[in-house]
Amino acid sequence: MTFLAKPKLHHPSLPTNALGFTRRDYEGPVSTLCAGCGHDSISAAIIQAFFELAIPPHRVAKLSGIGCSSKTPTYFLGQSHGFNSVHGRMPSVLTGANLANRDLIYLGVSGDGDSASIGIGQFAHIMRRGVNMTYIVENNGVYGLTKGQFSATADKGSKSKRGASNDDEPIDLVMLALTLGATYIARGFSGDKAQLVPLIKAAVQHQGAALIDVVSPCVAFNNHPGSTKSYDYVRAHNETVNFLDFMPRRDAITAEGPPGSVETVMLHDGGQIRVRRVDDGYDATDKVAVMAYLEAHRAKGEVVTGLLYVNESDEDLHSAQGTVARPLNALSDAELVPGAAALESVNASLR
Ligand SMILES: Cc1ncc(C[n+]2csc(CCOP(=O)(O)OP(=O)(O)O)c2C)c(N)n1
Ligand code: SF4
Ligand SMILES: [Mg+2]
Repeated sequence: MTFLAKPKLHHPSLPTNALGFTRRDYEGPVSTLCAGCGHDSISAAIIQAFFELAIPPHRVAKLSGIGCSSKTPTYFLGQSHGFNSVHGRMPSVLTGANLANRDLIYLGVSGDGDSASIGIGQFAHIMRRGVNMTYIVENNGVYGLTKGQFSATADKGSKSKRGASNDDEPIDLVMLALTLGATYIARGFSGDKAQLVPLIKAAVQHQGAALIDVVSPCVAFNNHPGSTKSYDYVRAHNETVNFLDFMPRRDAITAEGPPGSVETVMLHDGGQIRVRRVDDGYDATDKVAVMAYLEAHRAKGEVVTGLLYVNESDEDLHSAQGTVARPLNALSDAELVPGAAALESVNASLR
């Protein structure tokens, strides 16, 4: 059996959001992943984030590649558009969909194998093009679906379940996205839902390429002593730099943190991200300082989490390309096929 439907009964006292939907309206069928898999906790955080944002499910398009992580869109947002693509190829499918219909909210879901191994070329280009999306990597350091081989994000010296050591340098997708120009970059931990939900909410509201690298332990193949992607390791080495309060435009701003510790980032739709710094020396808008901070802490074996970098520039692929404002399926035949005279003028402009 590949999936189990959930019972349709709704208790009348279930909390509803601004649209009158319950959390259940953002769920999917029962997960068939291993009990305790970090990926299921990420699905729960995604459900919570979209429920709290009160986004109509039909406005979301969720796209993934191949892997246990890429299977998870089956288990959330069951009433949204979905496309399970080929291993490592989700970014090009998402880019095409986004170009055709900019009105949907795009959610890319991938694994460390899917994005850092076979799909690293596609990952690089979707980040550098600034495609407006939230891209979540469920990072367990292994190919979970194919029985636990090291992936390209496994740390050097990390041990496999059978004791073999990984000799290769890891690829840090956060560092890569920083150099490639992504404008919202965060790292979370599947075991910390309180931190992850606001990170997802703010990423969804951000205009441009948003990456959330979520350390998500694989309990079947990478949760033993010697692994740097286990629950125990991340809990012991988690260095949180800040916490987010995400406020949509309609909410009045009520809470003020102590001076110097709260930073406000305005979103293009008038919403705000309030960044409460834990480490007062951390400035999520200074790219060079962020890189130095991440590298210094990586060398100490620490996993830095929180909103790591944000640049509220409003730029995305559509603004860079000057594309038409309406989705292509909303254009009339006359607009799509303007005729020989229009073609002649385009050709003339290129001579
Ligand atoms: C083109 C291609 N090559 C290889 C595979 C085999 N394969 C399936 S999933 C996977 C790795 C998945 O790892 P990851 O993306 O980290 O997901 P996880 O299962 O760990 O969540 C591989 C190598 C495939 N399906 N297609
Ligand atoms: S094999 Fe690992 S990644 Fe896949 S479902 Fe099981 S615990 Fe999760
Ligand atoms: Mg993996």
